[in-house]
Amino acid sequence: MIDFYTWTTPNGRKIAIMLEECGLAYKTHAIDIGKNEQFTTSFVRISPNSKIPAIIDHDTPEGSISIFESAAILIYLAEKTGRFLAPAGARRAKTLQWLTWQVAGVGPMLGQANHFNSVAPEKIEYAINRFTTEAARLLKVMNSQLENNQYIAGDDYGIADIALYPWIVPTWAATAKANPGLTMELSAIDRWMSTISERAAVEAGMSMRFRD
Ligand SMILES: N[C@@H](CCC(=O)N[C@@H](CS)C(=O)NCC(=O)O)C(=O)O
Repeated sequence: MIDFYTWTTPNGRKIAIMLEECGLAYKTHAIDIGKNEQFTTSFVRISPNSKIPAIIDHDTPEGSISIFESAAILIYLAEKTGRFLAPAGARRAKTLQWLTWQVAGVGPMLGQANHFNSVAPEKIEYAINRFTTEAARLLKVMNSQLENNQYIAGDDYGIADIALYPWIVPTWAATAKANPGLTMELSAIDRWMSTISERAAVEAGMSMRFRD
């Protein structure tokens, strides 16, 4: 059994999708980041950086192990199940490359673009332009890659796609509203999103909700 600590945000949804894809038994624990539950002593013991997602896997030869950082969790679950990440070689390297690109670039930049466009109490033109421009650049990089590849790292659906999908869906909706010309340019991302949206595990992971 895996304890899964999460909230209804893109980084949380990555792990929800992966757990569903792998068919692992898990129990979800809501950490309401709007109520600062990520800072409670009990959660910080599991996730010292005070961010979701985190897991505790109780079924390991070494006893229970807790893991935070979405990329580390995705790699861990892929290795545990032998799924969505090649065991060695070029296919593994490419998947890890695009996974790293997601966590180091796409997540932070799209997150800041969303924050300064829709959450910040004041409209700061410089920050809005900086992060919106960088988000658009990253989407163009992704689109170019998907023009020549079925999935982000090549022919196989993998943990890099799982990491990207929950970030791209809300960004796509916001971009379609603010800059419809850009989404029309990015038809390879549109095709990739429709393919991935048809997976039952993705539907389950994306629809995870908590009652207040
Ligand atoms: N690099 C981390 C980022 C995790 C992250 O930013 N989580 C957000 C929700 S999507 C969070 O917990 N925010 C609460 C806070 O910043 O206080 C990962 O990939 O897991």
